Amino acid sequence: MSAPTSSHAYGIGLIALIVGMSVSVVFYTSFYLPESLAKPSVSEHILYPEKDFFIDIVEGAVIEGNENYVPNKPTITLELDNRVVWTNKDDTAHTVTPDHRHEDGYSGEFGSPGVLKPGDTYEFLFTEPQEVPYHCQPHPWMTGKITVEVSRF
Ligand SMILES: [Cu+2]
Repeated sequence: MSAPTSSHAYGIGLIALIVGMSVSVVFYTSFYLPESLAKPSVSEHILYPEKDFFIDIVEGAVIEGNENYVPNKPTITLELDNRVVWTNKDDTAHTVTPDHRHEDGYSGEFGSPGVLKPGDTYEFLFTEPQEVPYHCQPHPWMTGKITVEVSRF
């Protein structure tokens, strides 16, 4: 009596294994693979640039007419300083919000996920040439622009 039961169990085990493997293959080819191919391959030099580029939201930035994002319209260079860090050095919460919805092919959507409280930072890795005008959501008179260029050497 015990022999048929165990061979039956063995059969079920084998089927489960085959089903499991098929599911893995289907998952790999239809979900994992396209996802990994969709991401543009970005050179290590761009993923890990030589240095960061810093933009300060300066003290008093909230007041119209004052300096706000400093430097205000910089040009940065891929492989050199294409990772940008905004730091809120003002005593009011601000945002870094693109004027028009904007995406980097590798890093995705640009813009601080919420407000930057005093002392907070927002970092973004730019991986392709682009030009991004941006502003502060609660204080739309605060505007800046970042231009990303390919390296020339
Ligand atoms: Cu603001």
